[in-house]
Amino acid sequence: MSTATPSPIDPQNIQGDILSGLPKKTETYIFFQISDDVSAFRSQLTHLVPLVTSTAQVLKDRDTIANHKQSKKPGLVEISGLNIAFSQSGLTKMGLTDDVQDAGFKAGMLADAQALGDAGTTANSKFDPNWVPAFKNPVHGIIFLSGDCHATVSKRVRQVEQIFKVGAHDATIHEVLRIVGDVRPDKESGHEHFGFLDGISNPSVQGFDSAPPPGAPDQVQPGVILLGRDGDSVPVGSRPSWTLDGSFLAFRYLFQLVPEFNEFLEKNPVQLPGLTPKEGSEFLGARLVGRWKSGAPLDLAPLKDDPALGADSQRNNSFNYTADSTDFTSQTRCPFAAHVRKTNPRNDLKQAFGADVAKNRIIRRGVQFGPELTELEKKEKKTQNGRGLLFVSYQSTLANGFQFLQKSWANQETFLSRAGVTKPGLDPIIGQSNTDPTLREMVGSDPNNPTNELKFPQEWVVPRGGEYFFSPSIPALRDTIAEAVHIAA
Ligand code: N7H
Repeated sequence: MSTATPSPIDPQNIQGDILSGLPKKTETYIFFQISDDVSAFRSQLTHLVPLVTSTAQVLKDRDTIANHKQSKKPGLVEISGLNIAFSQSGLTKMGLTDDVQDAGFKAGMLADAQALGDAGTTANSKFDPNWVPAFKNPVHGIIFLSGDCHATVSKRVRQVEQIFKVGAHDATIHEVLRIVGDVRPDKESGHEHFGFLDGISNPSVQGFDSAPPPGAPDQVQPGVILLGRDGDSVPVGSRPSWTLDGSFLAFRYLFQLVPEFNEFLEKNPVQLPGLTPKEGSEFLGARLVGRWKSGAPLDLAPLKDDPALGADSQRNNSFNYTADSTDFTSQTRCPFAAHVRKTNPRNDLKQAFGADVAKNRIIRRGVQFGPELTELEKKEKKTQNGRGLLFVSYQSTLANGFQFLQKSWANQETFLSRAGVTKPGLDPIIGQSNTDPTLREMVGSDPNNPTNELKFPQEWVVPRGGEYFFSPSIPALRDTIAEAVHIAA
């Protein structure tokens, strides 16, 4: 165990997806089990380490992309990235049994599925979530590869397969699932499948990011995201020293029922004077999410979309739900249950209880998967093709990050209750209950009738698996996890 105060953040040491995000148009996730020849796997891992993309490399890649765009050259620059992370069962398989001090990580997501509210069945007191089979067996690790196009990523995938001899009798990894995610095409680029601009609000990290624009949430301490850094809820020096600068990665395989979601909006438009039914439906969508499809936040644009605001990174995150500062029990601008308000209540908790949400911030990455809606799906208003979000979040403590957001905020009808609004309801996008399906409702969707309950006939986001991983620092990968073959002198 190290007790020294950690040195400043070195972007060379941290995997690139965590603080900066691997640039991508497409991303392939390879979920794997390690073969019984653990020592061969760990020795081959030494060949993978030089291919792992650091944060420093991502910063360079982002500059290259910016220069390319500025010079108005055609096409995209060929850029790829690779990161790796291990589950507790993977670390244990490799003999790394140090206590990383995170109960959720140690138990794994399968053991957490029921508490997360995922749908499933119970037989002989054992809960069996409605997950794809791959996630019902141990997944030891995940390698994810990003790039500007499928051909670029395929080249990288082949390198990985060669290193671990995939396909040969002595392969050291066995692929349990491969998922390809793609950024949506053309003007939907950056928008998730329901149509909303995503990836706007991630915490700005002290010691790494420059100061956020005025009015945006304050920076968080690096330890909210990175283990062993100031702000880590586990005191600095108490986790194994090799966990420094790593982060827990929560992966969720989330399917989205887009035609069904659209049909609900169509059938329940917010009715305000001057709004057409179509505008009323768009407004309802914004009230469920807390932002318009353009990304403009309701707290700043409560009645009408403002695409220029949505696209302006200097303004689109500069709000704290303090616009109604005289009456913070009002949800005329943004419902308390709206997805972005539930998952980051900003100043709400401070106003209500003097509590800070900094420790509950997560960095979200991930990408969309599945095709665009077909004409048939639009016509029949029924999903025929699997599509959704490969959700990835980083945090130093799962119980403060992803687990907390899902269980204690999104799934709780009483969060955040205030005078006059004792049950804001579930998060309409991700809130779920496997014990009481009638809980799926919210109040506040109609600004003129804030106590009116809106019932949701079904879930539109359906979890089909996932796992908790640990994304180690590059020095930890090289010096602790990978095992060089030592040749006697
Ligand atoms: Fe959410 N969506 O399209 O509705 N999310 N999310 N999310 N989410 C956000 O601000 C969405 C999911 C958070 O700081 C935006 O970047 C969908 C999970 C957090 O203001 C949109 C799915 C969890 C934020 C969506 C999904 C979260 C956030 C606005 C699943 C955690 C930042 C864009 C398919 C348990 C809040 C933005 C803030 C924002 C959507 C999943 C959390 C549009 C479709 C599972 C913390």
